[in-house]
Amino acid sequence: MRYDQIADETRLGEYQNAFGGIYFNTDSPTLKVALQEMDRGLSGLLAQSPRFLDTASDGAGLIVLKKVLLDATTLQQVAGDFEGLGRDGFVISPITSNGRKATLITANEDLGILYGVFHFLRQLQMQQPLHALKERSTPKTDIRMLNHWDNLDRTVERGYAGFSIWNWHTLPDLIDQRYIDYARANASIGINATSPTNVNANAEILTPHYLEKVQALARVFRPYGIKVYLTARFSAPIEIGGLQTADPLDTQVRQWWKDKATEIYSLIPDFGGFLVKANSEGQPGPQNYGRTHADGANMLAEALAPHQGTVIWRAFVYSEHDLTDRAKQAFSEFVPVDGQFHTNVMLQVKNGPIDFQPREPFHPMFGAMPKTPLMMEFQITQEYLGFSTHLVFLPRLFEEVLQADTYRKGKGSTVARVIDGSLHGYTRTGMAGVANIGTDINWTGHPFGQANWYGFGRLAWDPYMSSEQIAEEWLRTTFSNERGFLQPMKQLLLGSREAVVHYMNPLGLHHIFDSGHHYGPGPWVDNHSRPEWNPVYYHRADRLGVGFDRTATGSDALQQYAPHWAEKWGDLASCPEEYLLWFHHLPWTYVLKNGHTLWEGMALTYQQGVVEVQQMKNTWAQMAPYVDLEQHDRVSMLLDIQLKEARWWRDACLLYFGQFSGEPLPPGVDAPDHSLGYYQSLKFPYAPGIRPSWDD
Ligand code: GCW
Repeated sequence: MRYDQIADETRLGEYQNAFGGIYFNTDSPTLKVALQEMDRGLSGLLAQSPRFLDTASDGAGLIVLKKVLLDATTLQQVAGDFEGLGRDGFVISPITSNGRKATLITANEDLGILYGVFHFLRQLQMQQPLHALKERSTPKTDIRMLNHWDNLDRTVERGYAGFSIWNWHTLPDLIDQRYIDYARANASIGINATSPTNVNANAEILTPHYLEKVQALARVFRPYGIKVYLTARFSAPIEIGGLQTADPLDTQVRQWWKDKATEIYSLIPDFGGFLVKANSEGQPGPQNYGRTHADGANMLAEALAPHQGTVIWRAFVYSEHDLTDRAKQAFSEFVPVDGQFHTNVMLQVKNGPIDFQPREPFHPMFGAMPKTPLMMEFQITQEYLGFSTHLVFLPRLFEEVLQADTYRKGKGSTVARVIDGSLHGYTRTGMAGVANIGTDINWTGHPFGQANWYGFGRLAWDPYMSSEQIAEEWLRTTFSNERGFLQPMKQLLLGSREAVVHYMNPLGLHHIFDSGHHYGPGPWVDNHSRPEWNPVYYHRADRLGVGFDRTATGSDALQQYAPHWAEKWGDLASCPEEYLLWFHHLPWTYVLKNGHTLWEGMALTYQQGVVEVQQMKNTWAQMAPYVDLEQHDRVSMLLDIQLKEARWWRDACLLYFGQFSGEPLPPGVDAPDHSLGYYQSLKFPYAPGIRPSWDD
């Protein structure tokens, strides 16, 4: 949304000529904000105030009109484009109007027009030739949502960009410009839902005092097509309702939720529904009363159904009482109850079976629940990817998951097809991303964190989009359209995810982060009462070997995947090395495909990660001519930190694992700067994003 004057003068001239006069119908709040955006966008991009005309026949070069208002000759030119366009889709098309060439932005509904306007502006920012200003686009998912893990005291769980942007204290009366810009930014990439508060929920948000504040936010978001959802604490009937129980089968409890839903809808008629974390990591839930997840979700679904609301129930559950592999627990809990949820319940499933690691195989629930709509949950905030100090382009990770083939209905049963509903014929579809937004002046801490917010939105709209295209769009619209910038920077972005895997979790290692804050390495941590909160649980290193055996001789988590994968990943000959230690426990002397031993391979991959960050730094250093000084300096400093921390990861992990392998570092791997004891002594009680009393 950086509307700086178009740098290419020929292009600028073309645009100025073509879009001098605009006919734009604005008979609704959404169309009004669309017009404001067009005005703001063109004033900046074309360096001239747009002339808005009273009729299309006054020589308009740009016409922005809903389908119902198109005259017959115009409609005829784009009639085919409306097929299957749906509620949110839009069409941008060259047309002839009153004997003159013009560009038309049209849609069935107002919101489609807003999305079309944003897309049009993006095309201009990317300096596309006039004839290429043509697009027909319809979102492939219904709910495209941000999940904020923001607490009412404005701390943000796993937030690394300052405090919460929601100032509950001054709401509902003070409408911060940030709320409006938040809505604009989200609408510009098609996001249409938000849950402003943490899934580790506080029941207070459901009290009248807070609902009034939520109502004020909903009012700001409404013209931008963004619906508000709230995180519902399962024990709210006790905590704020004065009841003795929150048992989902108790009549009073059921009534309490019905009344609460009615109250919310009276304030926010387009309220989206509830997002619920239950019986997970200490959150209360139906199992406290001997009931099932389905009992809990269905009770809330019944309360919301008369108002067309949706329950989004999170599948991120694992229990300290369950001694089976944590990676298996969500599948075991939910797959057997497929079909038992009401039609307005969706299950929100994290991309992988553990927890937002730099690399995980896709979650085995995808493709395994044909009767229950599964929503994707990605994490945009970089809890396990270097916080907001590391440059990691997440669309690459998201794309890998979406393109993964579940093989549940034969070849081609990709996760994207589960999410867009086409594989199982889901009637509701969606994708959520845990937000990386905070009060930092640039919203995301790292300037490149915005690429991840942007990329998430684009993929929620179209899960088939390539990370390469997303990188291209983001770089062009944020920094520069020049080749000398785009080529190297695209490479940098696209390689950055693999770099972080290399210097943090190579060869399928996972969850070896220091406890509580998850900042930096902590593979040695073994002092938590809950076994699955200890990194040693995940890597299982000893003198004999390393890795988690998830084959039939181990936890057999592989059986939760389609036979295609169970066989492929279960067999060392065909298991890709990026998942090696995720599925297998292997001796240090195991020989990798390139002839190195496992120990050598691990050490060399850590080293490679460090080298890759060094290369990112070198590339960035050459980008100075294309980026303003302050931004350039800031990113340079961040890359310095990233390099320092990549080395920290390499040195700490290799010193630790080296004790077991008993082997020296292979040639080519730098010697560590400090002793293992030094790395183990590092403590970060005030690292950002941590919540008090949290210790996994
Ligand atoms: O990733 C883990 C985080 C918790 C988080 C939890 C969840 C909101 O460490 O901070 O809690 O997942 O997704 O519920």
